[in-house]
Amino acid sequence: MLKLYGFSKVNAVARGHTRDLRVLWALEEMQLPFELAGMDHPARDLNTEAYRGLSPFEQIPSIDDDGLVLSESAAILVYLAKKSGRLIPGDRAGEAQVVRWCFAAMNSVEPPLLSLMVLDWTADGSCGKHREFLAGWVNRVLTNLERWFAVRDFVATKDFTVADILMAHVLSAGIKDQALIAPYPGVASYRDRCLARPAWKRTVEAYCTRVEAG
Ligand SMILES: N[C@@H](CCC(=O)N[C@@H](CS)C(=O)NCC(=O)O)C(=O)O
Repeated sequence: MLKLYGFSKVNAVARGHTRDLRVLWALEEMQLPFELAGMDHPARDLNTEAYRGLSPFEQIPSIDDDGLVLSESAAILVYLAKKSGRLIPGDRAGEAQVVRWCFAAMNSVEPPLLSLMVLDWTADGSCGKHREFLAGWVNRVLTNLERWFAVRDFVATKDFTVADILMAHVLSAGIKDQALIAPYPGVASYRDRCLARPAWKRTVEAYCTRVEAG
């Protein structure tokens, strides 16, 4: 049986936004059975030799699928899509587009959004120039995404795929200040279209019932 390591307890700021939600959402879309191993972050459940065997950076999510161990949310989603034959095209060209946009979400879009968010958490008023640079980077990425979504409903193919789970989650968890996305209505409506899916709503509801803040 597929085992997913996700949070059972995590700090209140992160709760509702953590990356195990990407895997939970994919599993819900794919209707794959799984067992959840709940990890308590404040109790340091991730910082053990046993858990490092699954996740070298001591992070959530990771999976153990009958001995096949994976961490990294994008790698897990591609694996699950290929295993289930859902949310990824069966042909090589279509699969390549999905992989391309999984990398783009993780590597081109998440870093500037996350960097700006972390700076804003930790800013002491002395980072004006640094912030200006990061805001420029974010705007450049969102401008290019706005152009991409002008003629598309989903990011990688004409249908919803695992790349959309990653991209929509990045655009949701990575943007706290909605003023940042307001100038990009195409990106905002893409994100909202993905988050309106019944599987996402069920996933968040179950997560919020189960995961404690602490
Ligand atoms: N690149 C990894 C990042 C995973 C990650 O940052 N996980 C966070 C939760 S959203 C975590 O486990 N943080 C706890 C920690 O680093 O102590 C992925 O996409 O899976």
